[in-house]
Amino acid sequence: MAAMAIGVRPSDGQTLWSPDAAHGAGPGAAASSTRDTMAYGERSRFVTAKRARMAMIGNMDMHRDPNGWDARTPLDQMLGIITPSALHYVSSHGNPPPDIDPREHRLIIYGMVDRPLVLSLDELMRLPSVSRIHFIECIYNSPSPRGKTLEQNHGMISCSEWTGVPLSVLLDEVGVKRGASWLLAEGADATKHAKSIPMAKALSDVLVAYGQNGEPVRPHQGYPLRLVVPGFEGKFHVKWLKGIKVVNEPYLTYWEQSAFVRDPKTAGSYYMEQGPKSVVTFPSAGQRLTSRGFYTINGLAWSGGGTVRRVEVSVDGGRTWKDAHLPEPALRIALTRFQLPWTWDGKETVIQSRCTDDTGAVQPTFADHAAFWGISKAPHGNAIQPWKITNDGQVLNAL
Ligand SMILES: Nc1nc2c(c(=O)[nH]1)N[C@H]1C(S)=C(S)[C@@H](COP(=O)(O)O)O[C@H]1N2
Ligand SMILES: [Mo]
Repeated sequence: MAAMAIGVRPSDGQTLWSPDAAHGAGPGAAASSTRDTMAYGERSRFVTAKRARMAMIGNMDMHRDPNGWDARTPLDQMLGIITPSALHYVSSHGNPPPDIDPREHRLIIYGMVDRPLVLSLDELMRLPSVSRIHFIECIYNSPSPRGKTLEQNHGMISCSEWTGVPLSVLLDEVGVKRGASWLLAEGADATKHAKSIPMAKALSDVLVAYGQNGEPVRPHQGYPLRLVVPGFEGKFHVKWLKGIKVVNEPYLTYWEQSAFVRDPKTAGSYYMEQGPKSVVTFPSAGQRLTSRGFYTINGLAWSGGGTVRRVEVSVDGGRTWKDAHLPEPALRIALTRFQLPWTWDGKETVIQSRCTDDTGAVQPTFADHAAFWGISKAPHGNAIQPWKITNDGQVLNAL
């Protein structure tokens, strides 16, 4: 700690604290109505982190509702691993959330089952629930030479505590028929988003979630019900969930074939689980180091395949790597913080991080990733993101 030349060291006898200085304007100075903010809390007026509106990608633009928004999480301003619900990224293909009355909403489970079931929200909430912390990440979240900031390249990932009923419990209740190997999850939104999910995954750890970070799922995240499919690409986590059809093959829905499935369009062309990934969030593109000296490199790591086992950080353009500190225990399929103390000598350099998960899979370089997929805008955009620090402290995208 002695080496950290940060902060002010007061001299002997100097007053460090006084009640007047600490309390500012005193009682009654609050800017907004106390009654409203007591009923539902508000953050300090000095805290300003916001989601950023994002441009639609590829063919999705043609579906945009003029009132709709998709938005990125301000990753550089996040603390810990939970994304506040109000800052969770939004990918709804440009459509506003449907305005669903929870008393009217029904979840229908049908198809290749012995006893089809229609459940109201109240009925679903009478079943035992579980709460689990998982990230959700859009497949379009990837390091790209075009992004000018951390948020532009990586702001389509967020992590919440999700509360709901394991899908396996509901499938047990309806009795899945022999030969049923997939299910089709359907949303109640204008574009009728639907996803095919393999039965083995549905029976393992998928949740039908109504809770997010201790309160009902937010409208933009799928109120009143969404699917959480841990470790699978964002598009599988169907929001405003209204139907689960049990079937014996993946369905090539409109969304699948127009935006998501690789050619040739066979069962094997569905991408699913996301590989190990990490990104340095401080210092990252869009930020500035104000002086040489002590900093703590901070970042986030995750893997759709399991638990983050190791994160290495390089501060010399990839020549040498050091193990970053990880919390214990790291959570399965959740954002994981990593940190590394660092003293910047004021010279230009490149910093980056590399994640290894508990299956032994290692985050690839941008070049290896591009070579493997044969295209730059691949699914599972989990390549290493290098940031360049110029000698005047500017942090830039080094791709
Ligand atoms: N019904 C419905 N579910 C949906 C979508 C959608 O447009 N409609 N978008 C999907 C995509 S592409 C992603 S990346 C995730 C985003 O979840 P979020 O908006 O809660 O971050 O939801 C998925 N579920
Ligand atoms: Mo997405």
